Amino acid sequence: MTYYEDPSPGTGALAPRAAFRSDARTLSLNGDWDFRLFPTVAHAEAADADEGTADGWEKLPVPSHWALHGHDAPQYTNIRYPFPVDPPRVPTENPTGDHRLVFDLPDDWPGPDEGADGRTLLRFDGVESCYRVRLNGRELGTAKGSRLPHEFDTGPHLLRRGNVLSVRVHQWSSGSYVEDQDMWWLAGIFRGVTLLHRPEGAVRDVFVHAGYDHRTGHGTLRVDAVPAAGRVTVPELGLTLATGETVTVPGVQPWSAEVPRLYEAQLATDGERVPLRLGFRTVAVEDGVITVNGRPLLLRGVNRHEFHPDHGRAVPYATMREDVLLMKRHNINAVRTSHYPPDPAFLDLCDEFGLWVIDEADLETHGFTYDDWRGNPADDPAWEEALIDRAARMVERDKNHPSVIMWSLGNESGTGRNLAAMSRWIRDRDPDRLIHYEGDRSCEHTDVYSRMYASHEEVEAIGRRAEQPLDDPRLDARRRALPFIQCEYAHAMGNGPGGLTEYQRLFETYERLQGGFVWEWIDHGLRARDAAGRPYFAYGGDFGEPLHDGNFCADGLLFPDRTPSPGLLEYKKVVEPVGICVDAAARTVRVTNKYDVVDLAGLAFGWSREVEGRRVAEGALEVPPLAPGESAEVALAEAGSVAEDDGEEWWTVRAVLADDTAWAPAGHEVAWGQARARGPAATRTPGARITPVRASSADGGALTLGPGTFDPLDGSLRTLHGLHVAVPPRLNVYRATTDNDRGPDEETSVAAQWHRHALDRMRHRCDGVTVDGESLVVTARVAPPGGFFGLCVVYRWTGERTSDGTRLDLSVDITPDGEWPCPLPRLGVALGIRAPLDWIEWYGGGPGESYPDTRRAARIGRWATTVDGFQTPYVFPQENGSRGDVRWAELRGPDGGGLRIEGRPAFALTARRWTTGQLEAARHPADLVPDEVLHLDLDAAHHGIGTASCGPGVLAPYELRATRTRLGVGFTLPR
Ligand code: IPT
Repeated sequence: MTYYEDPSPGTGALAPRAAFRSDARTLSLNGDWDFRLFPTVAHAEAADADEGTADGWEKLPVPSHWALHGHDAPQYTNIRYPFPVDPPRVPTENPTGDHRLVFDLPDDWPGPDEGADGRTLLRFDGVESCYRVRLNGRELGTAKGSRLPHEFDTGPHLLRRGNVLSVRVHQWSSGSYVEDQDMWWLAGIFRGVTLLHRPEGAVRDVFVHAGYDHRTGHGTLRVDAVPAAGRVTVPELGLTLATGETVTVPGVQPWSAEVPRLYEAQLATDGERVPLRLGFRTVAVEDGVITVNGRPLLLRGVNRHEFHPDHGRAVPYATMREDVLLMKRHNINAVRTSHYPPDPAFLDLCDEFGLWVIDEADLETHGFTYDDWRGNPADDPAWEEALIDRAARMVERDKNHPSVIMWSLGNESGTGRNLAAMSRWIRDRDPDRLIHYEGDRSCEHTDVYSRMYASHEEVEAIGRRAEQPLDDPRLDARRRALPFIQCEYAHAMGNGPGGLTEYQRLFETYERLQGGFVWEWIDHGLRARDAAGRPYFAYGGDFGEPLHDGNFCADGLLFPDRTPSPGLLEYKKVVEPVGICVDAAARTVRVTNKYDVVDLAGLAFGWSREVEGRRVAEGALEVPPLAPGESAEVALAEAGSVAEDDGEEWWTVRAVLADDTAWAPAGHEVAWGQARARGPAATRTPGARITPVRASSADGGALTLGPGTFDPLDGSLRTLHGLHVAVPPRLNVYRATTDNDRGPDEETSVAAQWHRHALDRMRHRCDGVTVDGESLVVTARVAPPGGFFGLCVVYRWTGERTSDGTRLDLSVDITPDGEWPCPLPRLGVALGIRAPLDWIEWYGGGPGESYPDTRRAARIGRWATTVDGFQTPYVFPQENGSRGDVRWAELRGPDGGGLRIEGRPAFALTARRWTTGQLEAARHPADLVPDEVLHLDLDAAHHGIGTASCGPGVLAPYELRATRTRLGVGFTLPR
């Protein structure tokens, strides 16, 4: 069998070892290489004779994926293999990229011609999926394991000048069968290539064991090295020890994600000095709970794929750092490196800034699920060596990172003997960390019970240690005693995820539940341009792939360009490490420290009072430095009493960083709480009523009511305060379905029900237009074609003249008729105004969007933005941008004119330059071409969001059922 098809991990690579820097020479070979792509391996082999020529070569940057540089194209599949499943064989159509670099050694590079001073290795940090390395025509070896390092000894083949390094990379190999992760298939040399000098007496490998005993406050330290003879110094601790020697270190500060205390150390041997960063910490499961340094953890995590919209998985260092900073700033304390070991520099950043890490092996065989896992490499002895190699290369490389607290065997690979063997291998090599794998429900080979997308109900049962038993009583008893995490939950695809608050409440209630990792960190949208040259983010199918999984890869908390999505802001609020519960009536605030390790001394607290969204008073708040888990009631005495009755009043308490930290400046907001101190001004002086006027039929019979004119036939509003009403206000129940509405199942999803029952095609029947005293009353029945149910609607218009001018009020009474078979998407009025109104100011929930089950991050205040700023540009267009609890909103045009909409008492607002139908039909935001009409939805209610795109749907309290509803709004000129 060929080297790229046989299941072995390869030939010629040196045994894996720790990643470290040292004072030995290194030379980065990153840069522009020669490149040519062949459609098959045979084509590449046929071209071998002209390896040294200039024929057909182009330039390609290393690291990179060739498909992102105009050669071939990316392809996205989730679970299905994009080729016939016949392991370990791969298709003849196997894009094969030859990479070539001609390089000289620096003049002062030791050896190779001056004899015996050590040797020179060639290291590849990541090449997908299989490659063969030649130096000056001699083969150094072959390798698989895309996200793993491989080192080759250059032996006698390295020249001082004119080295020709040839790397042949195959897109498909046996390795592809064990790398079926849900992501773009992107081949290439996508991580760095380095030449390493290894002097005589160099360190081959080093393994730091730095523990912490929370009972004594002492650290323990042992540094194992190969070869064994070396000295370790830790100047800050005044320590010198021999490698292999164990010492107790009194009074060290332990490492944690909250206080990532690192001690600089050095390992010195005859040939080399290796800087080390020590983090003293001990990971354990005690009484069924994961602890670090004796403290139970609550993981507020995310799953992070490596992704950049231009570079794919060749993520620049600055971007990795940005990821870590963004996580820290959004109260995230943990990362699962789904589903492969990340670039090693990312783990350095986790050590430095403080994140708990589950480091996952580069293993997924998910596609075998479609044949009931028959032939699964995870259970076939022919693959044992490959799988152990994947475990070993991860553990060896990353074993010195204090941030890594768990090793994960891989993702979605069924069960089998090779997983068991990986677990045994890891336990033997590194007994000091926990082992994770979600795919084996029995947990036989793991230390934590882990699930993905379990419902709230099931998570609660697990929290009570009352889950459904396993068949095997011994395994069941063992599992029941294990701590629990959700390694994936809250699928952040499109608008959402909903239900975070309810999960977090469970995590905070049951000690067994130690948190989870939202799926996932970032949308995998690749920057592209459409035929008209408009930029957009591409997802599956956009490159013409015959087999793909569409936008299922756009399911992150960040948009592809790393703009935080509303989901990330919601998550930040839900997992905030300080509970702030304001009681305006009692004039107190209850503050709870939800950190795992630190007290609250690092935070500064402040209060403010806002009347109608305007801050009228503020001050600092003294909060005791509560220890983790402690709460205190703090008086808000200084906040005084409520102001004069000139409007609604809210009290806000915020916790911000007291001082600059490595990841955010002083003043960065960590947590907040808000409570209403007083309702809106009790009375509004009523103005004089205006009565409807019907013009004579000679004048078209138009109806006028104060600032509004109406169609006499069906009572629809034509003009409003002089603005042209292009779409008269009418009841609307539909929304452009979200990814979560559509769910994974086209038959049973709530969107399927809406379409089956034609809620996207509601018909409006006008039953009468009457003048009833001072009101204009329009009655109607709104119902779907074919439906035996509907909504009876009474629109009642009244007019008023006040000191500020005239106003038009609309009250809409909605009464369900017949049996409604499904929830409603939304319930409100939609209207369209033909006017260049571009600026929106509102008092209500903001600044971002919110829906019934995603509204924690919205606070009551006064906000303003443009119509563009009112949109959330989901990679796949869908319902977005609704601002909840709006008391009033003002829409203004460039000339200052406009409209003010007041809620009775409040409504949810969306404002867009396209219709719901256009939004639903769009495939990319660039498809949405603004028209001259501003389309508004003034909603009384919305159906929740949920996370049915992968996981539970909308929880019962957030379902929108047809019930009697009243919506009241008033229209005036802006103040
Ligand atoms: C789960 C996968 O582990 C993850 O890689 C991703 O595909 C996620 O789903 C959905 O985006 S597997 C799923 C079948 C629960």
